[in-house]
Amino acid sequence: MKRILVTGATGQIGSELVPALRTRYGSDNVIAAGHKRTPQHALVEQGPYTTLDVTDIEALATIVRDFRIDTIFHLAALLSAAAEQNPQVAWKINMEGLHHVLEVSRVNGCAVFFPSSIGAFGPGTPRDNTPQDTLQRPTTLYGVCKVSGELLCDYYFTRFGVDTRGVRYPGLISYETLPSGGTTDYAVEIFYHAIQQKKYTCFLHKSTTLDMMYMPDAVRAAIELMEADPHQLKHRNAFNITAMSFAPAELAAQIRQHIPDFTLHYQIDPLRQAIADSWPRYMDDQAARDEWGWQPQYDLAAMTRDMIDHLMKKLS
Ligand code: AKB
Repeated sequence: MKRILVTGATGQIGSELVPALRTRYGSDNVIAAGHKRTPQHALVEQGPYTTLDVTDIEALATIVRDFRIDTIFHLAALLSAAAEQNPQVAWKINMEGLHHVLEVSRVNGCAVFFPSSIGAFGPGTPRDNTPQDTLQRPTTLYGVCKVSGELLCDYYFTRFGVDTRGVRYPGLISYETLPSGGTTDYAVEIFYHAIQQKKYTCFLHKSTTLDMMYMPDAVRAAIELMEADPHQLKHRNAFNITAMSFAPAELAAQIRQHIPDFTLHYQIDPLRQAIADSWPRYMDDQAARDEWGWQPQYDLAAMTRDMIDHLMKKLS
């Protein structure tokens, strides 16, 4: 029986990964941990919730021991634009937090899921069909933490036998919890504005193409990778995975299929535009497909339809 800890449980991924894990492994076996004292109702009503600051290694070790945790999904992190605004804090949360998780896992025999990102690549990386194994010289603090995190996770596997696994997530689109401080956040915000105001001002250029994924695929990827046969894994940290690739103008055209009078305007944010320009347009995720059977289910049209259906209900 698995005993799972999810850090960053109140965030965009955590708020959907926790319920999925609870359905699969039993509510009492999945401990949600976040920095909020008053998290979303669902997280506390459906199973155990605890506050946790991942920069406090003693607090983390106590939770792992008390709950007899054997697997950690470590999601707590600042996203790319937020990290750029405050690099010193981002290093502490993103890097020290991960190091604490790996150390506590080494001592207590836990497996670790670590989400890397398209942010682990940089301007020197091929932007189209980005290979699984390629040049990684990111120019953001977020990216530096992701590459370092990938390497540290691989190190803990080869040196100490900690079962570390991870994916490089693209921009994630979801209706449950808004992302905050990311470069790909526009792809979520646009839906709220399209439904409520029929217009949106985008902070990226209309033709800035980036990899994207709908949250149900992202959640399934994390669970499937952690359940994959270790003997089949040639890579560990971290697998390229993607589901769709589009620019703001293409997303707007797709939204117009459902909301015909929706208009999109642009006011470029230089910081987030520069970050987006250094990231892949679409990654090659063949290694994930070959080694653990990765297969996305939502393309741009299916994701847009589902987002609008859910948000129409949520916002009505
Ligand atoms: C961000 O925009 O920072 C994240 C990511 C792609 O890692 N969504």
